Amino acid sequence: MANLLVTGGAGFIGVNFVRYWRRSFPQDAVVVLDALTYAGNAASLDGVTEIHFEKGDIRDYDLVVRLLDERAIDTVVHFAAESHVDRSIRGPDAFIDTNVVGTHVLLKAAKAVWLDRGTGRPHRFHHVSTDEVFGSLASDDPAFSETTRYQPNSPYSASKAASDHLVHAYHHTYGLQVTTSNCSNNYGPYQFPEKLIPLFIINALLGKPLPIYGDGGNVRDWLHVEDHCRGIERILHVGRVGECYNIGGGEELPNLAVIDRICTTLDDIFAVRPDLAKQFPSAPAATGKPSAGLKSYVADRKGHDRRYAIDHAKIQRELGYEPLHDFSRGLHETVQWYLDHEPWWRSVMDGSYRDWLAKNYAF
Ligand code: NAD
Ligand code: TDX
Repeated sequence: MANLLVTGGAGFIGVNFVRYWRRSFPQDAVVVLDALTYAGNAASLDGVTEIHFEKGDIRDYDLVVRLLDERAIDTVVHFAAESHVDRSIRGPDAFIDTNVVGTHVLLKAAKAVWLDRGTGRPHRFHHVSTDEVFGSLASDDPAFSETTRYQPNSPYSASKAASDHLVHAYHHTYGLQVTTSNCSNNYGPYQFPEKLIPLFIINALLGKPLPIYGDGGNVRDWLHVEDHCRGIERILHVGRVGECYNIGGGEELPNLAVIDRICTTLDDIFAVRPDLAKQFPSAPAATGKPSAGLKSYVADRKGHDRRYAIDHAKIQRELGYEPLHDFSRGLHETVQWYLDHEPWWRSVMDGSYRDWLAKNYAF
C-alpha cells in the first residue's frame, strides 16, 4: 500500500490520473494538492471517493511539509504546473514561479521530510515533464529519445526544463529517489478548452472560428491521457530510480489532419443524432454544413516548434509500456465526452476565461 500526494490533481492529466489510480489501486491513499488556478477544477473530481483534497500552493513549503508528515506520504506524483504555451508567451512570470520555484519547494520539502530526518522512509518523487524540453524537430529528424539534448524554445518549455534539472540535481546531490517522465501531447476528457483539441471541438459546437496557427503543418505526437497514466504507473512500480522515461502515443500527425478529423467526427455524430442540432444550434453541423467551414488561418504562434515526436522504446523495452489507444478511436471518444459534458465545459469557461478567449481569439 502506498500513500500518494498528487500535485495538480484537479487539472486535466491530474484528474485522469487520480481517477485511474483510485480505480486500479483502491488500497492506496491519495491526497490531492491543487491551488485551483483557472486550469484546476475541483468539480472534475466529483464522484471520486476516498481522497483527501487540499486546496493549496506547491510553493507553500510549510503546507507541503505538513502534508508529507501528517499523511505519511511516500510517493509524490508532481503534475502541478502552468501548462499552456500561449500563456507563457504572453506572461512568463507565473511559469517561473510555479514550474521552477514550485518544483524546488516540493523537492526541498521532500528532502527535509524523507532524507534529513534520517528516517530512511522508502520514497519516490515522480516528476511529470514534457517532450517540449527537447526543442523542435525537422521533418526527417529521428524522434526524441531520453538522451536527446535539451533545447527548450518557449518560456513554458524552458521552465519545465529548469524543473527537470532541479529534480535530477536533488537525486545526484542528495540521493532523493526521483523518476521523471517526458511525454507528448495528451488528449482526452477534462482537458481545459484552451488546448487545440478541446478548443476546436467547443468552437465548432458554438459556431466560432477554428484558429489555425501558421500553415497548420506543425506536427505533434498524440498520447491518450489514460495511456500516459499507465506509463506513469509502470514507472512508479518498476521504474529505475534516477531515470527519465519518454512516454509517447506513437500517433504523429500534422495539426491540419487533427483538425479535419475533429470536424468530420462532429459532422458524422450530428448526422446520426438529430437531438444535437437543438443542443448546439450554432454549430454548422446542426444544419448539415461541414464544421471544416469554420477553419481560419491566423498569425503563427511566436517561436512555434515545428515538430515533436517521441521515441518510447526505453519504457517499452524496460517496463513493458505500450500505448493502447489508437488516435481515431480516442478522438471519437473525446469528442463524444465533450458532447456529453456541456455543463462541465461551460462551468470551466467562466467570465475571466471568456474574456481571455475574446481578447486572444478576436476575429
Ligand atoms: P493543467 O494546466 O490542466 O493543470 C495544472 C493543474 O496544476 C491545475 O489543476 C492547477 O490548478 C494546478 N496548479 C497550477 N499552479 C499550481 C500551484 N502553484 N500549486 C498547486 N497547484 C497548481 O495541466 P495538465 O495538462 O494536466 O498538465 C499536467 C502536467 O503535465 C504539467 O506538469 C505539464 O507540464 C505536463 N504535461 C502536459 C502535457 C499536455 O499535453 N497537457 C504534455 C506533456 C506534459
Ligand atoms: O488555437 C490554437 N491553434 C493552433 O493552431 C491552439 C491552441 C493550438 N494550435 C496549434 C499549436 C500546436 O502546434 O496546435 C498545436 C497544439 O497546441 P497546444 O494544444 O497549445 O499544445 P502544445 O503547444 O503542443 O503543448 C502541449 O503539449 C506539450 C501542452 O499544452 C503542453 O503542456 C505539453 O507540455
